[in-house]
Amino acid sequence: MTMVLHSNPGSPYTRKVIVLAHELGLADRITLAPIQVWEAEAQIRAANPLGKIPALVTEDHGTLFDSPVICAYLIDLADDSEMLPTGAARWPVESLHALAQGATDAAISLRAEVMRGRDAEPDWYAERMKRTVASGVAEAARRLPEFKERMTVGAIAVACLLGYLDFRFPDFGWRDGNPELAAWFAAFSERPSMKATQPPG
Ligand SMILES: N[C@@H](CCC(=O)N[C@@H](CS)C(=O)NCC(=O)O)C(=O)O
Repeated sequence: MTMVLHSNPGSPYTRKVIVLAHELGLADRITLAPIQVWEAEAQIRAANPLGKIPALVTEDHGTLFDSPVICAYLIDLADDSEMLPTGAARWPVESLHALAQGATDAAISLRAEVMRGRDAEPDWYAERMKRTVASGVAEAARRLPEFKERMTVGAIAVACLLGYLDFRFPDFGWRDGNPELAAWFAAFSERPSMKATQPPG
């Protein structure tokens, strides 16, 4: 069974899904369908009424969005109980994933300010989103002992958040005060799954 992923290499949510697919051994079952969401709106909206990537076209469940749902589907397909454990061990992983997801959402909203040319006049909302990114990263750093030795969807989500900050906001300074998280990210970035999904130069 092959699947099609509406995606873009610059998208942190897309990256998370593809890194996960690599780690689960499912990458060769997914065909990437790259799309520029902002330019091809009708095309992405036909696949996902929310107009967002990633969206995964499956044979048995139609088109799935958004990225946490796609992740859950792939983990289920691979029947991998390490990536998202069951029982009590599930919730720290879900909660780490949600933390990284929320900080990524905040970073994406800052990126939208840049694209709209409004970043020169930071407003209260942009300032709040910066604080959300910073406190999300600080919380991930605090929780590092939970995930530094364990490959989970939460750890992948954190890595893709940090990779996105380096890509779009290289001056954000997330490493300041977080040396252990920075060291973890440097090592994690050496994984073939991360190397295969680096954002465009
Ligand atoms: N919650 C969604 C967020 C996806 C998202 O915002 N993707 C961006 C690209 S990185 C997008 O497609 N934006 C287009 C839009 O918001 O209209 C997920 O986790 O999949």
